[in-house]
Amino acid sequence: MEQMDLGENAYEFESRRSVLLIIGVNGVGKTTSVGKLAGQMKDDGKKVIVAAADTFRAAAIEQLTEWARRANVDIIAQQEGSDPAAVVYDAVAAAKSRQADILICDTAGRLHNKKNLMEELKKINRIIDKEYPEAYRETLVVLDGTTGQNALVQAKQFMEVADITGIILTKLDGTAKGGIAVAIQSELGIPVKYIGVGEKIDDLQKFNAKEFVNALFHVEEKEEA
Ligand SMILES: Nc1nc2c(ncn2[C@@H]2O[C@H](COP(=O)(O)OP(=O)(O)OP(=O)(O)O)[C@@H](O)[C@H]2O)c(=O)[nH]1
Ligand SMILES: [Mg+2]
Repeated sequence: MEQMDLGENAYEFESRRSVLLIIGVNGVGKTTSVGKLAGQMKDDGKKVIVAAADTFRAAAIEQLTEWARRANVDIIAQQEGSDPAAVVYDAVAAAKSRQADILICDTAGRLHNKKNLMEELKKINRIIDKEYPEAYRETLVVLDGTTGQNALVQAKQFMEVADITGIILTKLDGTAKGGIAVAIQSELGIPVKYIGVGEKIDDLQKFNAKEFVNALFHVEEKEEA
């Protein structure tokens, strides 16, 4: 429980003008998590913009458009096949001119090969650093809680190209307890900041070390007197 504790500034981005970059391999729940985060922050009274920087498939842009509609936030998108870094460039310009509090960028989980994907993430990072240096940066890698050891390997690979500040561990609504998060925290020092517990907009929770550890060991939470 102590090891999984988040410390004080884990959600600093909520009170800053910030850019959230959401990365991870295909199918882990990136786009869904972008939608959920946008919904939460909008509900908190923030001005939120989402950027459709997964331009690899038309369906990805449509999917994020639908999430933006549900969350009632603006979306910046271009056509399928366009340069993801150009989408981010546009989105940063929009965030500045519309004075958005939070810009959340969805990214592709798969390109023609892994090297392309990693190069693209570097390029997106350079654009944000250059065009929006005043923004607070948060880079969250999304990992599927049902994939075990594989998730650790993925986190390591993304660490090589991005300054990862946290993890969103998804699909913990099934039987998976996400025990791999403990290994990731101890080996890589990256904290889990959110857990995904379903497919709907409200199914994203801030990480709670006590609940997480109790669930791992099947400890029933007792009502505090
Ligand atoms: N049960 C459950 N399903 C989830 C959760 N998060 C995402 N999913 C589902 O996982 C599937 C993939 O989610 P996406 O958000 O499209 O994943 P992605 O990482 O954007 O995928 P690509 O864009 O293909 O790389 C969808 O069917 C989601 O509804 C979760 O916390 N729990
Ligand atoms: Mg996606």
